Amino acid sequence: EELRVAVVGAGMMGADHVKRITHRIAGARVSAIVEPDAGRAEAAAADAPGSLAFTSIEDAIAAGAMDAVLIATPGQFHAPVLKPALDARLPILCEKPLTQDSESSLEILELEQQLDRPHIQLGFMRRFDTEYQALRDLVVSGESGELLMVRALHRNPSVPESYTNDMLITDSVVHEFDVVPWLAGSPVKSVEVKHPRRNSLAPERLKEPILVIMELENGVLVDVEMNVSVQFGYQVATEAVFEKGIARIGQPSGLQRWDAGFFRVKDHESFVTRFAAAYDAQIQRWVDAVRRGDLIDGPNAWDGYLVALSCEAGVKALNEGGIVPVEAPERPAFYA
Ligand code: INS
Repeated sequence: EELRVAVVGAGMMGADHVKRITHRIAGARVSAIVEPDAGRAEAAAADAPGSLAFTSIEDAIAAGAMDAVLIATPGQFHAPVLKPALDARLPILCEKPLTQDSESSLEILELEQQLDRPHIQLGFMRRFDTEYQALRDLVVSGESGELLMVRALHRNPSVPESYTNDMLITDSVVHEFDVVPWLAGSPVKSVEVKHPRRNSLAPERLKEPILVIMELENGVLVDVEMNVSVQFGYQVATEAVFEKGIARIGQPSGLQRWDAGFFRVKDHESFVTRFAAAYDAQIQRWVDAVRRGDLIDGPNAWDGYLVALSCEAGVKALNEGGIVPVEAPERPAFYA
């Protein structure tokens, strides 16, 4: 039996997941699209033949339209979808962030813990990128000695109008708050934010780029260049400094051209192409896990909660300055 997936939110990411499930994922189909905007719903439905259209998650659940839910709405609408989906005991893949703050994330954890096991997988897709995986393998192997520092670049060409200054942390650095502790095998201990000279091309409401410095419990120091108005393209790259070696991932790898006195390499313009293979792997593994009955195969809601705690510290550091500590509580056995 094919897994019937309801995609909630048919914006850029949701519409991309609809296409992915229809054309590239084995063992699943999009059975429902939940989207209040009629235009978006209709556009996405064209990529999901036979799917039903709903304007609310409650209606889709009442109609029994799915076996699993993929949440791709903007972050502030995650909690109102997660709650009824958990009540209905449905497996869920939730795009980042889990919710907007640690308090509402805790509420979700409490609801989930009333079920027999974790039902929520978090959409931290970088963990499914083969280069990130190779870097993690290198850290674990110890071949280059201990990891000392991580330099991360996170550059977007531009951001939508709905993107606020705090979202530099909660919508963007949120990825580094998940993937760097995963790479380094150690949680975030503190966060600091520095402001270089402001990019005059940034939307007026944004004071960026920013430099985020995080210290991990194991002493690894991480700096993240978060830059969302670079104009030219989409880049996510990392240089890891070890005791006896350096490793680098995320370099441009597109078409190389020699032309009119220049050498050029095609680079990405959006996360949709930059992480396409990672999204494919993430969704395929989630679908396989749900069909096997494991329900998740990747970061869980506890990981989402830890990231929410780091984001809170990050927003405080962004707005008030200083080095803000992060207290990482112990992982409950339910999420081991
Ligand atoms: C997007 C998405 C991208 C990230 C952007 C963010 O929502 O999560 O992966 O690079 O900064 O705004």
